[in-house]
Amino acid sequence: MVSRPVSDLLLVETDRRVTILTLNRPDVLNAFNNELITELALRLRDAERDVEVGAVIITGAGRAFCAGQDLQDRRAMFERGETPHLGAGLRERYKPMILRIRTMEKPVIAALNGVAAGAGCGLALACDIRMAAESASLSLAFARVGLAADSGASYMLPRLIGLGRALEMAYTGDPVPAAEAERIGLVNHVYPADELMPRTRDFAARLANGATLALGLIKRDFNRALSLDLDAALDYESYQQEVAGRSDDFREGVTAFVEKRQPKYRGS
Ligand code: T3D
Repeated sequence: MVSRPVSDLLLVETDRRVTILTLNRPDVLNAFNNELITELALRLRDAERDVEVGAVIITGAGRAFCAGQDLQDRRAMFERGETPHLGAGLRERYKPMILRIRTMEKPVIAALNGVAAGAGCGLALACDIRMAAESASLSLAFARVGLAADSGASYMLPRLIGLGRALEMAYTGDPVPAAEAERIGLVNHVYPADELMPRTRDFAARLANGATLALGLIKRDFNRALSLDLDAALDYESYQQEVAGRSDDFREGVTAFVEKRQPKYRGS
């Protein structure tokens, strides 16, 4: 296990080829300030580039996952008499973070230890898989403070749960409790609080020590297919499978199957 205290705002640990990123502003429910968003994007980039890392978990310190944008920062802005230019901040900070999660060719898992609100909910939605503690909830809180949806929520949420449910969440900002979130496909699995991290770590380690090249191709495939018709998706799959078919991992997978043993993948 490797722990690196890179920043107090974001704890970074690597264990069994899994990088665990813990948002660490528990006093404000891990709300995002500029530094935290930037730090998260940088550590995601590190994990993406590190061949010793096969999967990433994002979670929160304390009782929350993330309460979205730090509203004290916004209040301070109003008190200084500044005009908000939210679009620029979203493009400069939130967008690179969300894109990094969606495009890095490694599984990224959100471990929802508590509430995920606003951009914190957007962060959870951007992850490939969501595991939740029984006490967790997800809230598209934007409209409650007079904002539209951001951080990729308008893109991800309808794709996950359908337009009607997504708009209800966005219009009301009402929190969706973990059990309901699991029922509608918003989270993958719900666990008792003390089991969330052990279970998520084991699951991530399983992926990180599997055929990681294939997992990266699968993520690229699924992302691409979101904007393709079937004909084009079938062509793209064929192209990707051409790549996978030439990998050492495919040869090992087939050989292990025929020899009735567990495969030893190298991610190449
Ligand atoms: O501005 C831009 O750049 C555009 C981008 C916008 C993206 C967004 O995310 S907008 C949406 C921002 N987030 C929210 O609107 C959620 C605000 N928080 C809440 O509604 C509630 O805190 C929760 C429902 C998440 C949890 O409620 P509860 O009752 O469990 O906790 P609490 O008592 O409200 O919060 C505990 C503390 O955290 C409290 O501080 P205190 O009183 O103990 O000193 C609270 O002020 C603080 N806190 C919670 N969320 C935020 C926050 N402080 C700053 N910013 C927050 N977002």
